Amino acid sequence: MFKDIVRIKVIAGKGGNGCVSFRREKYVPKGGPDGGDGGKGGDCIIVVNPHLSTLSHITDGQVFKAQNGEDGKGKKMHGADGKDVIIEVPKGTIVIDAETNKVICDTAQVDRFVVARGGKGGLGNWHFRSPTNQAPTYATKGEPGEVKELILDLRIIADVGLVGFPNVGKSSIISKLTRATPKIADYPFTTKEPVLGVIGYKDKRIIIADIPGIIENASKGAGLGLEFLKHIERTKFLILVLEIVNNPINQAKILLKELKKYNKELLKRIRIVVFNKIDLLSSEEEINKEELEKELAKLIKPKPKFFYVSALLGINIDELKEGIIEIMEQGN
Ligand SMILES: Nc1nc2c(ncn2[C@@H]2O[C@H](COP(=O)(O)OP(=O)(O)OP(=O)(O)O)[C@@H](O)[C@H]2O)c(=O)[nH]1
Ligand SMILES: [Mg+2]
Repeated sequence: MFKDIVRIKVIAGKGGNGCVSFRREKYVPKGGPDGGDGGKGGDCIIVVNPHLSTLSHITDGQVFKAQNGEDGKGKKMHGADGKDVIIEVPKGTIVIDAETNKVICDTAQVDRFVVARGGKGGLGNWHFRSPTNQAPTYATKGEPGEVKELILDLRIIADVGLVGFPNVGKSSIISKLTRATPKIADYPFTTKEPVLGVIGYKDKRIIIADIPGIIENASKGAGLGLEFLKHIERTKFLILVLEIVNNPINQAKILLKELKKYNKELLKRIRIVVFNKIDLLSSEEEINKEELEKELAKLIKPKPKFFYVSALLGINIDELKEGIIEIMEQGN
């Protein structure tokens, strides 16, 4: 099952205790203090694994516990440090402290981050010898490790997001633009989790996200919309996909309203409007392109580029790809 949010507990290792010990050697009646320090407790570390694309490998409530540091020993022996525990996540995962609701780290920016620090080891009595006290009989205890409840919240990072009603052909488009093979079927909400595809050109990669369809009131939680709208928040630009035969202006109005309610910054990111399923028109004359574009240009500022495609038959898909590359080039 696809998962993009989980709650976990991290327990860093406790530091090992310092040791109280005195040298015992033959013929040396009163050996000095030689208790070693305790080892440091292991850390809990979030690490990005570029091969992961979901959080499905982590169970809700899973506990990640790092090893405790070992106690110090006689003969000034330092206890071993506890082993760290690594929590692998896909890039784009945000780590939130469940208690304070504060973002601890965002893996869009960093690939490795210590989320819970292991405790320091205690000091052995060897440490405390001094001219006035040559036989200290005390050592300090290891410090406890940090313990936290965390929420891991994946927000996919794609360059481009496809936004549209269910069943308009978003997955079909991504399957033609890239080598991604999302499920395509003639019913709404076929896509239940974001699917990423890659357009490669020169030495660059453009990542495109196909997200589940958005319907009216998605921003309030209707359909699958709300939980997936967050995935388009981090895209550089958006492509609005409209079904040409199904009152595209009306579709656009509802989609724009939902985007705006969720985060009005998203509106500014629409750079391309795709009219899909042009093969269903009996003739090109059936639609008035000029009128359509004029209406949409009133709704979307700055004026987007328009493409008339058939994902089913592969019509104008290359042109769309060129258009996407061009916009990415301008942005860089
Ligand atoms: N005639 C025609 N049918 C198409 C075209 N593109 C997609 N379809 C069909 O429309 C249906 C929905 O296509 P999908 O690609 O699954 O649509 P989607 O937007 O990803 O749908 P959801 O994942 O449910 O939001 C499928 O039966 C496709 O074969 C097209 O250009 N022309
Ligand atoms: Mg789909």
